[in-house]
Amino acid sequence: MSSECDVKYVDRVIPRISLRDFDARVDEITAELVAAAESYGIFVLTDHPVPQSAIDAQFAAGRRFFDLADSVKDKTPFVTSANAGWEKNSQARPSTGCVDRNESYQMQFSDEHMAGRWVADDDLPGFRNQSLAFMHACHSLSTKLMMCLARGLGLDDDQTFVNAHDITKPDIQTVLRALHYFARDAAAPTPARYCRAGPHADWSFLTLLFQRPGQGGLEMCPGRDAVTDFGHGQGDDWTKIKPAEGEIVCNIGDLLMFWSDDRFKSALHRVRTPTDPAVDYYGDRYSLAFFNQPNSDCVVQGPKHKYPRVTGREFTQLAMKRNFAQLRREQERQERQEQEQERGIQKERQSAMIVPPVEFQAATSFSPYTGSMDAGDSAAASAAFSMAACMASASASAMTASMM
Ligand SMILES: O=C(O)CCC(=O)C(=O)O
Repeated sequence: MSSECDVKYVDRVIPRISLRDFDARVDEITAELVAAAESYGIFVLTDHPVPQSAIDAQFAAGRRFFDLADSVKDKTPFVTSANAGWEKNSQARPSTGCVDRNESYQMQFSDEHMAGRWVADDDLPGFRNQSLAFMHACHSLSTKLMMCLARGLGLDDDQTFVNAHDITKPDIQTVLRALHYFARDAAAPTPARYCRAGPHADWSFLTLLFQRPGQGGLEMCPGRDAVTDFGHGQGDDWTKIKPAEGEIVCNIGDLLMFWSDDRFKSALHRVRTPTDPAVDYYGDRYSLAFFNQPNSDCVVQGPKHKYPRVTGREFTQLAMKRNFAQLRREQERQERQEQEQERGIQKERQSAMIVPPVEFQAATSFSPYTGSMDAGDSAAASAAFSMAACMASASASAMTASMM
């Protein structure tokens, strides 16, 4: 896992696509969407039909939800089989091997998936109706984009993707996720392995992401530039996406990449963990992610049949299996690394107890008991000592973080 400090940044011009006069400009908009999907896999929508008042109202509703006591939010806990409900500090990312530090509430259209998962009206009056109205506005915008993307791919039926995301059917998997990242004290060091949201690509079809101005942190790495599948390697270069009022960040997910025979790229993204008070945002961050996910029973196959046909359900299951396998590999790699560090520390301690030969004592007067070193110390001995100290503190903070 690359730490936040050694991340490389690149200035990229993220495509900005205006949906103004959609019907009259549909061909032009389609061409722009296709170009963005083929290159970065992520773009910013402007002049879109979701009113700012609706976005503000949903953020306010989300805020009211997160302000409830955990004991109230826990009345509707997250359930994996439904992919809905509230969770806190519990989503582990294959790229980092550790959990994202945030809380989220996932909502779906289907009564079946939401049975017992909607926050009660007594606890939060009007929340359910408000959220469903916002979800319908997001879905309506998504259908416009889906039609353009189907046309861009040259599909016989430009409603193919729209039909596969039928929100009136009980097997629809689309999710609105309200997120809250906790404020951090800029004066306190960020614990090791503390991640707001580790690098990942969505396994959905297409995601609409709403951010609040001033609450930065979202970063992207275009699919075609990424050198690793899961965004945890050296060589993945990141670009910050500054939140701005009225804009929606839209990213291609793995499902659309699969469905387009890899022509459209899913984009890696993450939410930066604040580590540098000079540049990073340490406050509470709220965001809304609308993940377009297909009906479980729809059939998914690209026009060139690059991959075998699967159902929406099978695609989700395969994506989960692949993610969990990578998560296990990453966690095992980290365990091995910790064991090696621990062995290194023990060796350092043992060698510090060994009295050095007389000629070394003459040049270096180091007391293993006090840890003090005289002016005649050797640079190598000093480096070894500080390395051991760093490793000790790194492994101590890793333990603290994993116990939080
Ligand atoms: O909160 C954000 O800005 C990003 C959220 C996200 O990437 C996710 O939930 O998958």
